[in-house]
Amino acid sequence: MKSAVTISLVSEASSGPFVFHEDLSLACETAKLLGFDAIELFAPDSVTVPLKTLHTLLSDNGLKLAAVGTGAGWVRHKLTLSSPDRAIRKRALEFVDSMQEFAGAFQAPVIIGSMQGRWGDDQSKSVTLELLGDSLLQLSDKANSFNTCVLYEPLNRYETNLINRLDEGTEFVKSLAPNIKLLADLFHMAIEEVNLAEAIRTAGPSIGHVHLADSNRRPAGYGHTDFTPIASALKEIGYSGYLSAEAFPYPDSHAAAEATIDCFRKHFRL
Ligand code: LER
Ligand code: MN
Repeated sequence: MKSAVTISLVSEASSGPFVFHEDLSLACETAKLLGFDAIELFAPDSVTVPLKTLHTLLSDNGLKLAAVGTGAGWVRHKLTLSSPDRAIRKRALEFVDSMQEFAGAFQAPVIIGSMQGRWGDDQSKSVTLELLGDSLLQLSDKANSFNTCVLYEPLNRYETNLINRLDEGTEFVKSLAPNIKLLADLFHMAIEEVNLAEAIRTAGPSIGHVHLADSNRRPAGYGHTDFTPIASALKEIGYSGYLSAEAFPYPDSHAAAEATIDCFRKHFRL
C-alpha cells in the first residue's frame, strides 16, 4: 500500500477536511520530508496549476499524483453529474472531463464525490442513479484512454442520499464498467458501516482508493477508529493502492501529516 496526503487549493473549502491548504509548494516539500509517496490534489479547475509546475514540484520532491478531486465543480459551480437539468449535467461532464485531462497527464484518476448529487424534488432515486451511471460511463471511456480509472465515492447521509455504504457502492460500480472503482473513505464509513473491516472484505477488488481519517475526521490517531482490523482486511483483499489522508489539519497541517504517516507506517506499509 502507498501513502498520500491531500492538498486543497479551493478557497471555498478552506475549512474543509484537507491536511494542507493553499500552499502547494510547501505541502509538497513537507510531504517529501515526512516520507509520503504521493499527494492528492483538490483543485479549483484544470488550469490554476499549470501541468509543468505540478510536474516539476512532483519530480523535485520524488512524489506521485495519487488522485484529483472534482468537488470544486459542486462547491464553486453547483454542478452535478445526476442533475435533472441536461444543461447542468453537460457542464458537469465537461468540468470533470477537463479535470481528467489534467489528472491523466500524471496517470492519476479523478474522484467523484460531491459531484454525484442527490435525489429529490421531482427526480426519483432510480432515475438519479441512472443519470449518474450514464455520466460515470462516459467518464470511464476517457479514463481508459489514460490507462486509469474513475473513483466513485459513497458519502455519508448528510452529504448524499444516493449511496452511503460500500456494499451498495460495489453493486453500483460493478453494474457499470470495470474501471469504475470505489473510494472507501474511512470517515464516511465510520458513520455508515456496521463493521469497517467487513465492509472492505465484501467490497474486495472494487476498492480503488482509500481516504484515511479517524472516526471524527481528525487525522488517524485522534479519534476512536481501530486501524488494526482495517489494515488486515485491506491486506486480505490484496489492496495495493493509496491510503490518502483526507482529514482536518488538526492540530495543524504539519502535525496532521505526521500523525497520518505514523499510522500508515504502523499499520499499512506492507
Ligand atoms: C467529501 O466529504 C469527501 O469525502 C470528498 O472526498 C469528496 O470529494
Ligand atoms: Mn473522501
